[in-house]
Amino acid sequence: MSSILIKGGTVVNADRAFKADVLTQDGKIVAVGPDLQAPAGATTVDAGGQYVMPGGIDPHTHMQLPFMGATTMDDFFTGTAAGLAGGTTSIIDFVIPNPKQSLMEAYQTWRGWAEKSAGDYGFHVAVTWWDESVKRDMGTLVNEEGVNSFKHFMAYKNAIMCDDETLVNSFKRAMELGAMPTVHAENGELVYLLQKQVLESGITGPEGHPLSRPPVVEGEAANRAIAIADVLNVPIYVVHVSCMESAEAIARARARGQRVYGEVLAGHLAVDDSAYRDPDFARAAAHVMSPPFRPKIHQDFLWRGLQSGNLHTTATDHCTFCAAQKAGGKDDFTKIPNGAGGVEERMLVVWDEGVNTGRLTPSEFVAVTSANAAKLFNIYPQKGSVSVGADADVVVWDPAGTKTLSAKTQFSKGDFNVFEGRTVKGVPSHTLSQGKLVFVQGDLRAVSGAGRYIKRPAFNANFAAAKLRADVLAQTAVKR
Ligand code: URQ
Ligand code: ZN
Ligand code: ZN
Repeated sequence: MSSILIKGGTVVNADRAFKADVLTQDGKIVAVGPDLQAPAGATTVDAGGQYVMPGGIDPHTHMQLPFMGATTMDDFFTGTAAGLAGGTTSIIDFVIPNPKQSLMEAYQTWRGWAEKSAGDYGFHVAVTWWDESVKRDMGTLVNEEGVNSFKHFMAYKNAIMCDDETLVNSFKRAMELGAMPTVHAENGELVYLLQKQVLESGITGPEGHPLSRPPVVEGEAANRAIAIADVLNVPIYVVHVSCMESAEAIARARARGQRVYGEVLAGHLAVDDSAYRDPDFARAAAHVMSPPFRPKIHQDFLWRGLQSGNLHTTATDHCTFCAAQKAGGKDDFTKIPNGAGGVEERMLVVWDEGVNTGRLTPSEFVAVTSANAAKLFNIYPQKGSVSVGADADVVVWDPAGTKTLSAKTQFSKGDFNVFEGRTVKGVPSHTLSQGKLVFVQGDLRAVSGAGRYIKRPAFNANFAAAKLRADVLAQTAVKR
C-alpha cells in the first residue's frame, strides 16, 4: 500500500482554490481536507506556500511519429518522462494510419509503441482515407477500444490530407458513434500551391514556410470544418488554433450556439514568426511546424480566446525532429520535417505568460492545462481534478520557483527548445503519477512502462439525440 500525504498546500481545481491537505493511496486520491493525518508508512510532501493541482493533460503530442521521412527523437518513454518533469501526467497522442492502411492495424502498432510510456496516455485516431472498412473500424475503436475522438488533417496534400468527402463521411460517423471529430485546419490545396510559388520565386529557406501558410489558409479551413460540423450537428474540436482568423471562426460559431472547441499550443502563445528570419538555418528550421508561429498580434487573440472561454485547452503538438533530420530540407523548406517540442515546458510557459501576467487565474490555468481536456475527451473527473476518487495524478506547484528553459537541461531527447533562454517563475516541485512521486525538485524518477492506456468513453447521451441539421432545417422549411 503506497500512501502520500500532501500537506499545507492550496488545492486548485478548475472551479475553485482552497486550503486543504491531499491524501493518496494505491494510485487514487482518498481524502481532500484540512489537517489530514498521514497513515503509518506514508510519505509526506510539504506543500506549504504551494499549489496542489491536477496533473496536466496534453491533448496533442506525437511521440515516436514517423513523418516526412523521419521519426521524432522522443519515443513514448522519453516524451512522457519529459512531460512528467513539467507537471504533465497524461497525454493524448495520435494514431496516424497511412492512406489505405487499416485503422485497426495502425492502432495496434501505436499501442505497441506506447507500452513503454512513463505516464498515462490515450489516442486520437486519424481518419486519412475513407471506405466502408474505415467506417467499421471507427465503430470498433469507439465501442471496444475506448477511442472517442477522430483526427482529420485538412493539410499535407499527397500524404495524409482529407478531402471534403472524407470529412463529411467521417464527421457523420463520429456523430453516430458519439465521438468528437477534431481537425488540423489548414487548406492543404492552397498550401501546396503557395509552396510551389514561394519556391519558384527563389525562396528555399525556412523563411518560406510561413509564406506558404498564411493565417487566411487556416481561417478558411477552420470555417469549412465548422460549417460541415454545423450541418451534421456534430461537435468539433479545432487543434492548434494559431491565429485570429481561426480563433474568430470559432468564436462566431460559438456565439451562434454551435459546439465548437479550440486548442492552443504553448508555442503559439509565446513564440512569434521572427524565428523564421534567423540567418542560422538550424535555428530557423527548428521552428518549422504547422501551423507556423505567427506575428505577435495573433498571440493576444489566442490569450483572449482562453480568457473568454472561446478557446479551451493548451497543448504542445510535441513532435521533436533533430537538426540532422531538419537538414533534409536544407535546400527546400517544404522538405523540413514539421514539428517542434514543448511537452516539458507547456505548463511553465502558460503559468508564466498567463497567471503571472494576470491573464489567467490559477483555476483558469487548471482549466486550460488539464480539466477542460479531461471534460472534452470524457475522462473527467478521473483526470483533471484533485478530488476523492480521482486518479492520484497531482502536480505540486511552487509559484516562487524559477527556471531557465533550455535544450541543455531539458529531459526531452529533442536537440532544440523553442523557449530557449526564457526564465519563468512558477515551476513544478513535485509530480505524482498514479500516486507515485515521479518528479521531485528536479529529480526525474520516471519508469518505462508505468504508464497506462486510458480508455475514453463515447458521448452517446449527448449525441444520440442529435439529428442531422439538414433534417431539422427541412422540417422547419416545411412548417414555414
Ligand atoms: O501537423 C501536425 O500536427 C503533426 C504532423 C506535427 N507537426 C506539426 O508541424 N504540427
Ligand atoms: Zn497538426
Ligand atoms: Zn499534431
